[in-house]
Amino acid sequence: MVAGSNAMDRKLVFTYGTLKRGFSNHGLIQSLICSGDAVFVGAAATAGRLPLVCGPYRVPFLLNLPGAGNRVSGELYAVSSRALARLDELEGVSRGHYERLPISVVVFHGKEEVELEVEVEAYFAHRSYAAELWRRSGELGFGAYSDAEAKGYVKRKDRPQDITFLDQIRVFVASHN
Ligand code: PCA
Repeated sequence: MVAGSNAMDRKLVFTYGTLKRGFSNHGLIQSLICSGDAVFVGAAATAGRLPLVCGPYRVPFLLNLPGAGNRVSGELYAVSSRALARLDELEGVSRGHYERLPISVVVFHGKEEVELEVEVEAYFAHRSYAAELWRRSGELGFGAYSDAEAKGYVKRKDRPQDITFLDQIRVFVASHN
């Protein structure tokens, strides 16, 4: 077995945005699946309500403001520590874009679709701007990042390169709806 891909160091990650099947960053998950560093566990939903909103360029953000918003649906993956490092890099964890935090989700298991509640992790909007982003969104969240919400999404390489992502978020929260 390859170092870093043994079952012992797998972490469960709930994805709700561009990492899901059919969305712009799913290619990374696919390559991790190909290298044995990620496995699709199943469809999942947050156990409780959490706000899911879009920021600049229709980038999705789950906000760590429990009780507001809706239950959010997504996909659960088991990933190796190597895969987690790749995901942290994509989500700009060290740059304060997203933060990876614990979350309770339910997965649908077996033919009867029994709901099992599990403690996993997800990438949340960093706390430095989450409350402002919620206000900017009119305190209205989605139940899922679907094609309708993703419409107008701009890939990172196609965004202005002379301004940081955090500054793009600051401009967005300060702008009028
Ligand atoms: N990627 C991560 C967090 C938000 C995003 O677009 C995800 O899909 O869960």
